[in-house]
Amino acid sequence: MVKKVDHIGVAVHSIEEVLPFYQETLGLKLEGMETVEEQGVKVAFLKAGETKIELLEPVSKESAVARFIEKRGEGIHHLALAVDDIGMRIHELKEHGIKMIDETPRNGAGGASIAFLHPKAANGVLVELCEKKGGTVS
Ligand code: CMX
Repeated sequence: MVKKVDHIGVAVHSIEEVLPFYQETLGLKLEGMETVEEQGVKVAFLKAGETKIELLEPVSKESAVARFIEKRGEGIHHLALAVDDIGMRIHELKEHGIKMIDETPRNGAGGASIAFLHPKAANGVLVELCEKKGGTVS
């Protein structure tokens, strides 16, 4: 079951350069930063009420986010939905014929298990499912 929009991913050239806008201009609180080597990105989470904004900066030229920025420029990259039992959700989506990028969960930021649906299967939107180990991502 989908619990909420966990976060919205925004691709940027440089987290350092855009942080003043998100923190000082928009007044969002920085919750943490980390590098997710597996995804080739540095990420920063900003709290926006019940949901978060995830700034994504590529740390590798081959990463999905680097390719996205090269083709489309900076902007909204993905929508992440918090779910329970991500393995079951992937199974159900596959049964509905939905093309998954990840057919098994992988490790994402904040210790979450994540899996992406292909944007072609979701009306041009890259959708991420995420589940915090031991429960829904908070
Ligand atoms: N949102 C919507 N559509 C997207 C997209 C995005 N973020 N990224 C790519 N696409 C579209 C492209 O426009 C293209 O469409 P057309 O064929 O109509 O031109 C199609 O998807 C294929 O894109 P591509 O550039 O040819 O292929 P890529 O090699 O870049 O792969 C994708 C695209 C989605 C499969 C790849 O980016 C991927 O596997 N993403 C999942 C992992 C990821 O995004 N990780 C970063 C976030 C990590 C985190 O949050 O921790």
